Amino acid sequence: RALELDLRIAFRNNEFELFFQPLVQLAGGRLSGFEALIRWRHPGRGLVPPGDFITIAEEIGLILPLGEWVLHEACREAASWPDDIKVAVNLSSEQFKSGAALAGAVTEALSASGLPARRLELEITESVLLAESAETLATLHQLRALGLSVSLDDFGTGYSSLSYLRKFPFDKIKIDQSFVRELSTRSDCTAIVRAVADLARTLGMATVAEGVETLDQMHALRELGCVEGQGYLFSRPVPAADVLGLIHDHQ
Ligand code: G
Ligand code: G
Ligand code: MN
Ligand code: NA
Repeated sequence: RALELDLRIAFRNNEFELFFQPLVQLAGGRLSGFEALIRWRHPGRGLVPPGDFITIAEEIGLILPLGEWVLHEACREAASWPDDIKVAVNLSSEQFKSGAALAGAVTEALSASGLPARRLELEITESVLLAESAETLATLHQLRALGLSVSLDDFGTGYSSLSYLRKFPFDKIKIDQSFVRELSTRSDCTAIVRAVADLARTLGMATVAEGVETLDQMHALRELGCVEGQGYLFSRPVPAADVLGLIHDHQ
């Protein structure tokens, strides 16, 4: 496991960096925030995507310190953006399971950066909801009591049932890109996206469509009632240094 050894060293050598991808309101086109996406600048392999190392980081017990680093870095960057632009941070289920420790880490990242809690969104995946539901609910309430918002990521790919949506207080549902990709070729994807958007609205939650790559998809998603979009149509994930330029160009 060469990557595992490298990963331990990487943390000490500051080889991680955050990229940011914009979230755009489908009606009106306003840029509302950015999702932070971690990258590993490996000295030999180049830019390593999170899919190749997050699971290893979880296995070797590195995900909690790494997750704290992401929170601090994302909040610090976002504090230098305009006040109406939010930042979204992905949480590993291991981080979420740490409960009170997570709330502590979030509180610290907010106070160290000076970022108001209302500008932070935390993204969790459905796998988190499978665990002890009383504890999961308590953690969600604890996080939201800080004033931040919580999104359910990759919706539709895991084991989520509709009852989860009623039971757990999410602010936003991120519809997985697999549904967006086949929007024009498969009528069932259209029906699913419409149903999720309707349900979310009924429950007082916003919706984000992920993986928006074409104008046709964007128009269809807007018609179906999705609130926001994210994808290559708007921008690929960009280095932190490019965020302010992107905000400026977008206006
Ligand atoms: O662009 P992309 O390759 O960045 O992201 C792939 C996956 O990695 C996504 O599922 C995303 O949620 C996850 N991911 C990206 N950044 C982070 C992070 O900082 N922490 C965790 N736990 N997952 C992340
Ligand atoms: O957290 P999450 O699993 O949603 O991570 C988003 C992932 O989707 C990242 O790997 C990101 O690079 C990728 N992504 C973002 N926009 C697009 C897009 O328009 N098309 C495709 N194929 N992937 C995208
Ligand atoms: Mn995400
Ligand atoms: Na996602």
